Amino acid sequence: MTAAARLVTAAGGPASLCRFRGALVGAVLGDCIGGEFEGTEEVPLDRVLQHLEGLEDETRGDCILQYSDDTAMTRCVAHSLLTRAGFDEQDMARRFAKEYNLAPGRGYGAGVIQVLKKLASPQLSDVFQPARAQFGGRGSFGNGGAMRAAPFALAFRERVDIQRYARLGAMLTHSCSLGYNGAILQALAVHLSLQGALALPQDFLNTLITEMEELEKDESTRSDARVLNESEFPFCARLHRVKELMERNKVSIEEVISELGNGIAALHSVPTAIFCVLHCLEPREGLPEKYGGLERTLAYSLALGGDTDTIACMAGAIAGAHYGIEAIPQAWQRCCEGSEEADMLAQRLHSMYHRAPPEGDAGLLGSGNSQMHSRSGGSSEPQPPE
Ligand code: R7I
Ligand code: MG
Repeated sequence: MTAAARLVTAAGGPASLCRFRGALVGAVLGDCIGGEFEGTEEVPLDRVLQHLEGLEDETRGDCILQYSDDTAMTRCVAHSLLTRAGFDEQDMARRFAKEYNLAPGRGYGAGVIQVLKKLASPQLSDVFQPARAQFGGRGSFGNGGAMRAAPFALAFRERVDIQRYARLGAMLTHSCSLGYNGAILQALAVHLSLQGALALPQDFLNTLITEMEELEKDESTRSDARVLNESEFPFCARLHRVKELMERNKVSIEEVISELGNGIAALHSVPTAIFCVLHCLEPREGLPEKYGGLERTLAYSLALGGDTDTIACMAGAIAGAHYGIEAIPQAWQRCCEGSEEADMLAQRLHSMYHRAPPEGDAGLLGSGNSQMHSRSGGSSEPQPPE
């Protein structure tokens, strides 16, 4: 069977409904299932498999695994993009603040809480300002922008729009380039996966490297990398390491952690999530033969330890967009709070994505004309770095 034919049978054609649903439901599952091991440094694989086996037990109630800030904020992004039919920073910021206020105990990062409290103020006009004030004025490099980036890939068709709005969406809380570039990388990975690009894994990775090379040329990235003692082109460097790891016959969990990381910085988790997806495209030793690729991806992400819920959430979105909703076990979905809502949001985003543009209008979601997608009318939007 050719790669193209395999692609159609696996999850439908590019940007199919099955892929959209897989992406958002995959993300929720990663978050809910990964919560069990969040912050644990060594997670034996048999504990992961035991945890996953437990999800098959029908005597356990529905929604027994609660979602964390990853899903809480992803919901806000999806609702905002749908309600405003595009990106509106004021609307998205208010939703983040309201959500935090309603359920502050979802495990938010220690720094971002300050931003969310400030975003709740009705007097605030520049909604990007609280994020800029973080960490001595450089902004956060955490993975909080990346963990909620998937809906941007389901709302915009053109890469230029996905990049622009994933960056702005992240900058509401993460204004350091090492934070928002992670969000762009994650959104692009989901976008490419939705298009079926994982049928050719090397090309998928090369495309991401080319896109990030372009982004990381800018002065903010260079100066953030210098200040934080990271190499030049930090995300590209990590993606090259992903490539090297993929070329090895055998890779240990320890090697993956030492080469790519498993922490809360976007740089130490987004390339890791991408590696998990690529590594699990094939059956792997130690993972049950009955598992399909999506189950393998989630199990493997958990076995890395560290920021398991967020790494599994990001890997789940990319893998879900590749394998589609049919590949996600019903029993796992049933256990996870928010999976039904994620499925509904994915269906609405799919309709919006495929809606024919009005006559004479290049369309809200596919024109490549970024100005058309901003619904704010505000003047405070930070300009993307040149
Ligand atoms: O990035 P963020 O939203 O949280 C990310 C992770 C996810 O796994 C969530 O699920 C949650 O568990 O945490 O939250 P931030 O507070 O912006 O960043 C997370 C942490 O990264 C901060 O609390 C800091 O410890 C660290 N951090 C920094 N430390 C020093 N200097 C982020 N940026 C900096 C920095 O510039
Ligand atoms: Mg979390």
